[in-house]
Amino acid sequence: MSYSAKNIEVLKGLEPVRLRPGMYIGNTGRSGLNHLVQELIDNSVDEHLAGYCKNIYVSINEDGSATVSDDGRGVPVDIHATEGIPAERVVYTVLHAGGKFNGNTYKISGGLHGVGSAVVNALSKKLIVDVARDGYLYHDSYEYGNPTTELIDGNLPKEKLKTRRTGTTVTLYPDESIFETVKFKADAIRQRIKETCYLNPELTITFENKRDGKEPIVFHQPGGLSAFVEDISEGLTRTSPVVAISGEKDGISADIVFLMTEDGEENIIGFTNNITNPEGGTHVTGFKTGFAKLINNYARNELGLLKDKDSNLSGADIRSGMQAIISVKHPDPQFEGQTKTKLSNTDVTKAVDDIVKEQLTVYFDRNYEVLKDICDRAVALSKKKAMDKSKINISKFSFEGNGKLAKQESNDAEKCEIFIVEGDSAGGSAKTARNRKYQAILPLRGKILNVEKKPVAKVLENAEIKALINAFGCGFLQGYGNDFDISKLNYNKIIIMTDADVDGAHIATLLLTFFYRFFPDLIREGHIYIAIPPLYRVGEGKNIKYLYSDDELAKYRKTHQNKFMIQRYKGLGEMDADQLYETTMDPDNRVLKQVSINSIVEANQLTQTLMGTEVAPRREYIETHSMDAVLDI
Ligand code: 0RA
Repeated sequence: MSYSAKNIEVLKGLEPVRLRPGMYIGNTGRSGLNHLVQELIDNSVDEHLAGYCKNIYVSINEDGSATVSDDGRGVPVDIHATEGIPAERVVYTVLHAGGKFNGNTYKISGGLHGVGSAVVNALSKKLIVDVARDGYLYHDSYEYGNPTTELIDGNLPKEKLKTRRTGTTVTLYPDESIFETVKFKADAIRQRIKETCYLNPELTITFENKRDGKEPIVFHQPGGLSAFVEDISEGLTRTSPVVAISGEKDGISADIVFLMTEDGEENIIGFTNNITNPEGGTHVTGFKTGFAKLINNYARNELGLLKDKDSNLSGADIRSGMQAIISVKHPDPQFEGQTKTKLSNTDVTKAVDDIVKEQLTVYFDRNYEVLKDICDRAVALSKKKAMDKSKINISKFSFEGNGKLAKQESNDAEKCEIFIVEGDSAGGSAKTARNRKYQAILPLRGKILNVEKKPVAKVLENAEIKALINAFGCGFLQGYGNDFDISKLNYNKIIIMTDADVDGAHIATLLLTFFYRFFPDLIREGHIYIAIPPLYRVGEGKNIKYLYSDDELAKYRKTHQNKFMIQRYKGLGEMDADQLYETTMDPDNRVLKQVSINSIVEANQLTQTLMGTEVAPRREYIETHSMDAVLDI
């Protein structure tokens, strides 16, 4: 092999990525793994943004690999001027090499996600690249970031093509020694592809999950952001047309679409350089402030709806029921927050605020009735709230417990956890089983209230909900006599522990809906978990094993020739206290899933599906999907 010298160089160059993968892809769990595919997709989308690629094909393959293929110009293969190797090799082996070819080509790329093809290569046990260009198909391959294809006179091996087609195809095999799991999460990839197509209306992306033998799905959204906002408003009663505005200020461009609804929760989704920001940020803030100022100005000065002595309409009242997408392009995006997905560039607030003021003024001048309706509804809502407030006496809300909480001994919240369980019998076992020092148990009576679309006052009448708020100790929203303050939270982990059946899944979903609407920060800050009890107990004596899925059982069957004792757990109540502790509560042994607001869109749609008024789709969803879609493991 004539590459040994260069191999060492490559390895050294990519070593930091393999040593600290988290720094480049966030984490080495499921979402970090998905990042690899996302990165390849983002590179092809960049080629689309440069004006060349129209079609992208993404597949999860039967052998555990993933392929991303595009019909762009193809990664350049000529010899790189300073590195002296094919440019394609520079792209896949030198960190941050992607944009160096041509300063103009990659003006806007995905910020955080633009970590580079070399990072993907470094974390793959195998990576195969095929480039179609100039009538040839060029081939290259790598293992753990090192090239394994022999060059021919310094060039990539190539074969003649019958057509002049161009494009890049990359197949990656994730490195099992780096990732906790190497099973890509198809739902998350599909969701991101769908969003990407709404944001790039001229792009078509085909997604095929061959691993699960699914038919390919073609995504193409010529309606763009307007179609996107209509999609997230499905099932809601609209009170306005789709309003779409665009503008540019100080090198920052913004595309904004929104519509108003009577019955939806306010939902504003931010994107920066085509990538979603589940935690929002300065673009969302800029939109909110700009919109509130503009509407108050109209309501007071043009429509005369507010008198001198009246205070301004609140932003929340103005935006009630609003569904919106705010997509900005920024040359140097900065992010913060728990998942580094909250846009933090301060210049964006002012730019978006200005664009909203200018462009919406133009729109409202031509669409006076839309403006009038938004103002009228905001005024009506604000009056109604003032009436309601004068009727309810805040002090009447109590936050007492349900008398069933078994408290832990320790006061060190950082180490404490609370298990929420269904019913007294499971509660009893859990109380016996627990580690009394750090673990608290709160049994709930049957199903908790479905809080979707319920007024807060109604929610606060519910005894089980009061018991939850009482146990957490960190208050509840603002203005109900016990304001939310996360620093007062009594538990680092809030663990939902229900039976592994349809009813259990339903109870967990009701609880998640409650947390999502009334304690979103507890989810964002990573405090909410779901305990996964085992489904089976197999073997005998010293060889007892607990299995948590049907996949595990199938594997076990293979290695044990089908001859073994098996017990299927239908509920937590079938376990004795020791078994319950060992399998589901013991921090060293248990399986917990952390709940995250993975994609606001997904969670919101899911909540609508699960908790909306239609019963049929809800039942179907619970039975077929359990709760996987709201969880990001
Ligand atoms: C650098 C320069 C050029 C294209 C690309 C990279 C490129 C990268 C990827 C990654 C996936 N698909 C891609 N397609 C293109 C410009 C090449 C030229 O000037 O012809």
